[in-house]
Amino acid sequence: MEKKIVFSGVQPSGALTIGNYIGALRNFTELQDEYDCNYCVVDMHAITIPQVPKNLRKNTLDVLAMYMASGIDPDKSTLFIQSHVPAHAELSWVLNTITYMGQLNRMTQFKEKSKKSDENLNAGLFTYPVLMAADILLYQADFVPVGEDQKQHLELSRDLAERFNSRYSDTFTVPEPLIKEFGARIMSLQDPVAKMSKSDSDTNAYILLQDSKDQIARKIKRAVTDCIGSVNYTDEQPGIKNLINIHSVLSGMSVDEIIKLYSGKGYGVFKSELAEVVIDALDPIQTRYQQYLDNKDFLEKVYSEGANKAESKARKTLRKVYKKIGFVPRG
Ligand code: ATP
Ligand code: LTN
Repeated sequence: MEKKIVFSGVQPSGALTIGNYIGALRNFTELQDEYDCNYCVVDMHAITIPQVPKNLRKNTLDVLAMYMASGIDPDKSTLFIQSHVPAHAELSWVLNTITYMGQLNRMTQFKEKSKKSDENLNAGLFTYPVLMAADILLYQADFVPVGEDQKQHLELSRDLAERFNSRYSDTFTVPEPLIKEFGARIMSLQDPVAKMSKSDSDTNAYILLQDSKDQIARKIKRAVTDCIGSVNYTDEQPGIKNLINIHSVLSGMSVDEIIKLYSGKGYGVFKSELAEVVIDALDPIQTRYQQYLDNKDFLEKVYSEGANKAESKARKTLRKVYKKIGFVPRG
């Protein structure tokens, strides 16, 4: 039986956080044996926010190295860089013409990012979800593992697939999101009602996968909590709840076990033991990450072979799409 198809992407818009790891990368790794997985570094998405070219280049290779450091095996999964496969931009244009302005206006990520941007808004930020739909639909993905924040974008992808299929006949698989019930939304350490985000201007708000032991311990120590003083899992204590979630995912302990372990102990003990849990979980990832970064030839081999594999899958879909909408084949 043919394996079902998985697609996901991460933006090289900065160094990756434990939010990216818990909500996305960790889950990517789990899917590799059962599915035909495609994991992309979405550099074309990253430029919807101004990037320094030198940093974009570095961050792109960093994300690729982090993919592999967190366990993605390039012999099992197709690992590639979005801008290497022109079909993404090409399908995106076609999908733009069947997307309604009203749908894009409702996207919360656009609303939030446009609030933060002081410069003139660019049209790419607005059509960002259409490019994301193109990414997914090109590979005929059945499943898309993402964090909770991407749910609305996934709904648009589904909607565009259905609209195209009903207008022109069955062409695209309608993708389903794979969002874990637990850990799909890791919150900022400084503002526990906001998502932890790698582009946050406050570096204390996130833990990077490449942070040193000292930085990790310091950021957890400074994490905003409350004045209740006991380790409980409730919405009234969003800071502590978030730290328990991080602990649970990385230690494998259940929420109940964690609460029991820290009952009667203060936040200080909980935080310093959590720092140990995070440091231990990241340690092997950091070692592998460094090895990949030191081996630029291998990275290049991975992304160029990945682009070839991705390209042939993507072209097949794009060819069908062009034919159905009435473009004359080049011959
Ligand atoms: P940016 O801050 O640049 O918007 P980001 O940190 O939100 O970036 P993305 O590259 O947009 O990261 O996301 C990569 C993947 O990580 C997506 O699947 C996203 O849902 C997931 N993710 C991002 N932040 C979190 C978080 N705080 N908790 C859980 N999952 C997350
Ligand atoms: N929009 C996503 C990144 C992304 C993606 C994708 C995720 C771009 N294309 C395709 C899944 C599938 C984000 O901001 N996290």
